[in-house]
Amino acid sequence: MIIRNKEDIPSSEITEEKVYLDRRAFFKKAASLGLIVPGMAAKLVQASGIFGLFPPLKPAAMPHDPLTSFHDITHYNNFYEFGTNKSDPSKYSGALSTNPWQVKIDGLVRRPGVYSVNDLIHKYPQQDRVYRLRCVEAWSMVIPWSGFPLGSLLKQADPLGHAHFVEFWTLYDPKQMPGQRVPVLDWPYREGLRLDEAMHPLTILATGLYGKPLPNQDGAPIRLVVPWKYGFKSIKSIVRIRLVEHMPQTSWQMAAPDEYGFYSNVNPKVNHPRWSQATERRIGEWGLRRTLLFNGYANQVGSLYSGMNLRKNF
Ligand SMILES: Nc1nc2c(c(=O)[nH]1)N[C@H]1C(S)=C(S)[C@@H](COP(=O)(O)O)O[C@H]1N2
Ligand SMILES: [Mo]
Repeated sequence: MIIRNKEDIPSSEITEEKVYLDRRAFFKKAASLGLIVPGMAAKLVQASGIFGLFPPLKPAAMPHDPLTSFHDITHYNNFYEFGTNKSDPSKYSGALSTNPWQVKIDGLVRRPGVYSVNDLIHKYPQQDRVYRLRCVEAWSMVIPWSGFPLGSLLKQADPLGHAHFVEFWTLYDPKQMPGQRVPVLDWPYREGLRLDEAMHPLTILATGLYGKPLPNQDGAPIRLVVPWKYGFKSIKSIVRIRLVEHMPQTSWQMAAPDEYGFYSNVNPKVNHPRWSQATERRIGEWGLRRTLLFNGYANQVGSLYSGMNLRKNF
């Protein structure tokens, strides 16, 4: 599905979004699994909060957090392969050919392989996950993804004992990705996780959002989503996953090592050298929210970092 600009959105899309929002069963199930903020099922739209020009500062995760609109999720993007403006990915990613698409898994595994995304979608039951996404630039969204745990695929590949990290690559194809003709980053875009982070049940490979295949501008046909880390860790349009022994280099770390660390866990107390991370702007809302440690997922992921100096390991 390709949406080039606001005017091009057929009314069928908008209707589908409403239908999606009505799928209360889905929300109830997700809530019972602890995957969405409680209360979302009961009431999606928070009526309170905007009584003046300066609404009170809210925490990042509120019981009635509404989903960010399909339009905002698909028109306010970071995908530098298509340009560095938020509107560039929706304008320029339409021509990216995403089917067929293969993902290679190699490195320190007993069962390396090359999988087609279509096979992965059939092999691993697709689950719905509503997650907050917090960009390092201090804006955030609430996105209803579908996908499957990265851990399922890693288990299938069977990591060797000395595999401690996972490295991810985006497609490198400057013909299709005009942003790669400009050296804003060391292409292809690369990211990495520690193996235990990659195996965590909250970490997914997303293949859709709002019940539709992943739009190109959001990282079609398959992208990582790690909801407790800054958005740039959630690498898009993945072609390779490699298990390695040592902490890999990542594109953002290579570009500015003092600003973008390997861990990049959301942390309101550790500021970016050039701006505060204490608050965030939720796209589609007025005012600011208070950013939460691990983006509000501390109960689920805090133990991964027990005893670790989060300021040093930023
Ligand atoms: N390959 C690739 N992946 C990427 C990026 C990118 O520029 N290229 N941007 C990252 C950043 S900074 C963010 S905030 C999220 C944005 O995801 P979204 O546009 O689907 O909201 O994607 C991340 N993944
Ligand atoms: Mo980001």
